[in-house]
Amino acid sequence: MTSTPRTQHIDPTLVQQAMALIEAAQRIALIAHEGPDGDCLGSVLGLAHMLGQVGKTCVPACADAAPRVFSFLPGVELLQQTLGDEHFDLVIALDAGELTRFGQLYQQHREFLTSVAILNIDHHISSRGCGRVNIIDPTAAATAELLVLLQQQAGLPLHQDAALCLLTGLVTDTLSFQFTNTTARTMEAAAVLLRAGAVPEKIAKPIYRTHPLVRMRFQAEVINTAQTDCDGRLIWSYATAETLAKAGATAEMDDNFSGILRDVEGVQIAVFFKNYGESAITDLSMRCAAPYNAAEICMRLGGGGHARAAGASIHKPLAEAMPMVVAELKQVIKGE
Ligand SMILES: [Mn+2]
Repeated sequence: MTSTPRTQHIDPTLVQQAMALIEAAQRIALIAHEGPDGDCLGSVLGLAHMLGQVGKTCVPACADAAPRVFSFLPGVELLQQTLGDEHFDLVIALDAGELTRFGQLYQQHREFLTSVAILNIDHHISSRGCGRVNIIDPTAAATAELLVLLQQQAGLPLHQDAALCLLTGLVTDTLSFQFTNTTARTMEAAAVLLRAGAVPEKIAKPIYRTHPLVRMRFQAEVINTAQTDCDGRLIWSYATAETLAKAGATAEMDDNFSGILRDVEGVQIAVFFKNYGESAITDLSMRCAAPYNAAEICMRLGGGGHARAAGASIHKPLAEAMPMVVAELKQVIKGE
């Protein structure tokens, strides 16, 4: 019997370099990108649990507080919104490949973050890497998938709490293994986490099934105001402070709205715009079906992400940003 060569791991040299940085450090800050999602939070907390078990002092941090839906994550109460006195030997930057993606955390600690040793682990195709050691693999469905590989290859401990955090990353970045980014390796990583005691129900229930009524009303409002063009191949909608007020919802409840729009029959490009009135910046999240590439389109708009899901922040009010992007997308569809 011949065995299939295993090529699906992280380059062993990179694992060695990453572990050398970790072994040399005692106090480690683990940072998640701004506007946190299940993958960056699950990755930061999951890795903090693993490194805590090998005697490291770990401080998880994110510019923004974790959305309430993630309150089931073990250790989420330890998440800091600043790096305090900057007394860290190592920073592990997760689920983004540019320091600017860490938002206020970067703005507040710019000097520190440009001088400290950084280990960067990410899976975004647009990432250039912001660390001394960069583990960037766009074929990974989630940063959490790379952390499972790191755990396996480096022989790090994996207890139930860490496993639940990492499984949250896998589940949310694949929409429960439904997206095309799901590979055999993703499922293998999930199997490792289930064997370590992670219970999928603990993730699926708060994230996909039980929602506050105001969130569903918010979603209905966004669907009601959706517009289409290009024979229904393009769909977009938006939310403002007024939308929130009308539904009684909060801004953090808008997760995956572009995904909901993308699921409308016939849609190939879906965009959700939001500007809750605190600044002149309009954020958009985009979902594309092949052959359209959301990462490419959003990079042209100053953002980035994945081929099927990406986003950008535009320094214009909603009334200017939305027609500008919609016009560009009509060109993209008509110009093929
Ligand atoms: Mn991710």
